[in-house]
Amino acid sequence: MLTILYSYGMKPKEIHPIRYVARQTGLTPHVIRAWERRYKAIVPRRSPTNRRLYSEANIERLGLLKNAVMVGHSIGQLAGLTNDEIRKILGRGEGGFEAPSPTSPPTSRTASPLFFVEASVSALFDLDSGALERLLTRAEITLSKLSLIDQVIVPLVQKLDDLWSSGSLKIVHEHMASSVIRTFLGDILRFCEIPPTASPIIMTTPVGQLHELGALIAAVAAALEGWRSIYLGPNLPAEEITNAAEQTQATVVGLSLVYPPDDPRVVRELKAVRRYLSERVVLIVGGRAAEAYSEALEAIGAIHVQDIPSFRRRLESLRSPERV
Ligand code: B12
Repeated sequence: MLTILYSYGMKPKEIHPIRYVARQTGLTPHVIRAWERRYKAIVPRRSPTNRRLYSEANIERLGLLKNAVMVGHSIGQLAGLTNDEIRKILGRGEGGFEAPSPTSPPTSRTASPLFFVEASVSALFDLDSGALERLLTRAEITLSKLSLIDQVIVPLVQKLDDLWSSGSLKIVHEHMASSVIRTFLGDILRFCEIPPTASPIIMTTPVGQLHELGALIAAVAAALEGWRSIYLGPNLPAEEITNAAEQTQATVVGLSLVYPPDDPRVVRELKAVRRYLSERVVLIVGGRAAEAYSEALEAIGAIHVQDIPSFRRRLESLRSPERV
């Protein structure tokens, strides 16, 4: 292996796998891959088996990029800059934040989930989708994966509801927020590292259920727990769901029910999903309208989960050998 790498012009000291780089920079592997694939912000070498190999220079650049993102710059704009140009930006200390070093912990102001939720709401009211996107990216590199989902994304969606109910939010704000959150979560899914042994899980909503953020949040939560999460989008007929489960050998199918809470079609579709689905596949249902369909859920033996933490626990128990 080493001989081959030497022939690539790299000394062993300079060759690092993505996990090492993640530890050094505090960036998660999926952020590192996303910055490479989506923005070409760095270009690691590849091993003969196509694994990414990072140099010290790559690590230094990722540290600079991280610091610049954390003071509010967009990774899309930074990606085309040289390291010196990024250093210049950091020297200015824009946005009133102190520029942290690659390894220093973020300041409490930039690290607080509440800060990200509140700042996201301000960006939303300004209809500034770029600012919202940058805030979510910063939350992603600052917080743990659990905090990102449980303390930023879920509360932000709940906040939309509160603001909507109090009449301060307009349709345009909700549409913009949904679109940015959807793209952000979709990117996490695309760039998640999937272990070869990961069990496939399908996530979608049945026909008539058009709200998709619950299914997408659950899909990301499963992916971050190491499942091969396959998100199929909303509003799928039972047959499509079960065909996809069969084709991918999914062991779990997750369905989100949000609105409406009283659609007879949904009851029929739920029953059809269970009827066509192999017996070995576990059906998990969540979302604010799930309770309203509890009779149907009970009849088909579906597991109703209340929130994302209970979903994680449920996934954990499904994975542990003594419970499978
Ligand atoms: C974003 C949004 C929209 C977007 C949807 C964009 C999209 N592509 O998804 C748009 C703007 C299009 C929209 C439209 C409408 N919406 Co809307 N919308 C919302 C909002 C803010 C978030 C929706 C959402 O995805 N929630 C789902 C998740 C994130 O929340 P949750 O259901 O509580 O689920 C939690 C857990 O159960 C878990 N979970 C959810 N699903 C699953 C699945 C699994 C498998 C697991 C494990 C866990 C899990 O995750 C969540 C986090 O804890 C909600 C308010 C809210 N907070 O839910 C209103 C809301 C759902 N909408 C509502 C309404 C009324 C509408 C409209 C009728 C408005 C209108 N007059 O046109 C239309 C209906 C569209 C339709 N035909 O269905 C109402 C529903 C009221 C009710 N009676 O239930 C709500 C509650 C707002 C309100 N308070 O009035 N909406």
